[in-house]
Amino acid sequence: MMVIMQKNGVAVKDDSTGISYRRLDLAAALAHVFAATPPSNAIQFSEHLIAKDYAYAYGIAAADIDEDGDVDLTSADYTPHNILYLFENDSTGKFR
Ligand SMILES: [Ca+2]
Ligand SMILES: [Ca+2]
Repeated sequence: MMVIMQKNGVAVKDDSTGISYRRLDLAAALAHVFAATPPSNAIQFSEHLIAKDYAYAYGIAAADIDEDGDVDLTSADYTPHNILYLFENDSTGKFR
């Protein structure tokens, strides 16, 4: 996400506060992610099973929850479990 924002973000300055930030150019970001010939730094996705016996997921969120520099996942599933899960990234992209 950081790479996408750096390459496709549009610099914006709020004159009332003097704060500068980057706004995502969604069309440019989608073109970046789904490029026919991905750039060498393009984000790559592949499917991985990170939990079995998991019921229907209500959603999933990604953030560096333990602040160790990699992205962790959290999710909650439906009955019969009704559990909030934390999947900690082992820094190689595997979750436990
Ligand atoms: Ca982390
Ligand atoms: Ca980690």
